[in-house]
Amino acid sequence: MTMLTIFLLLSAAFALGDARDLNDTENQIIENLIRNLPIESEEMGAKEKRELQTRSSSCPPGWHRYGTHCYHYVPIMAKWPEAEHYCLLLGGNLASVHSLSQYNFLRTVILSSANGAQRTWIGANDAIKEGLWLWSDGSRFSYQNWGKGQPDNYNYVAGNDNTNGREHCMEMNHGDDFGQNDAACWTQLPFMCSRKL
Ligand SMILES: *[C@@H]1O[C@H](CO)[C@@H](O)[C@H](O)[C@H]1NC(C)=O
Ligand SMILES: [Ca+2]
Ligand SMILES: [Ca+2]
Repeated sequence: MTMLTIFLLLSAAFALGDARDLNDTENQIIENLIRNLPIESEEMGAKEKRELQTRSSSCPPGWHRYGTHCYHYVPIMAKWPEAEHYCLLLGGNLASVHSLSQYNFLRTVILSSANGAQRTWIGANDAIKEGLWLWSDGSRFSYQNWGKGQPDNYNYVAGNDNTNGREHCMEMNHGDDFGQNDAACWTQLPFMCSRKL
């Protein structure tokens, strides 16, 4: 058993909270992503640490750069809070969006990674206060590109989490206009993670 597998098992047992267990394919995806990430560790020598510093002017393999951040589409079906959790494991957050050109950039990342305009979780929610949208990475919520008729805070009457059956989590690529939509946080969707360069 590799150290990484042990790490993932420990994470599953202690750190994931209510995140579900990943299946073998999904475990492999997260394991490969973590292996390719420049994460500084105590055991590294000075030379290795210097190499990490030099490499931090570009994104890790398989991550796509826009401005000061790197983005990766993760093809694991997860509820919004689980998706944010896995992005944290990868050293980032669910992606925040701040302009139309960035939104379109993320659409091309999804298009090439998922072979289509797949609905995808991004990092905003209004779960704490209805209508007050906050990005999970702490950045200011200014840009929005809601699809037609959204956000509608649709009421499912009976929810299966603590969001009162309503829609409080943001997805992109929704509907005919591929805009942003407030969806029920328990919906299972793939997600877009971001990391600082
Ligand atoms: C594992 O999860 C992936 C994505 O979440 C899904 O597409 C796949 O069917 C699952 N595989 C099994 C064996 O359940
Ligand atoms: Ca809402
Ligand atoms: Ca909606």
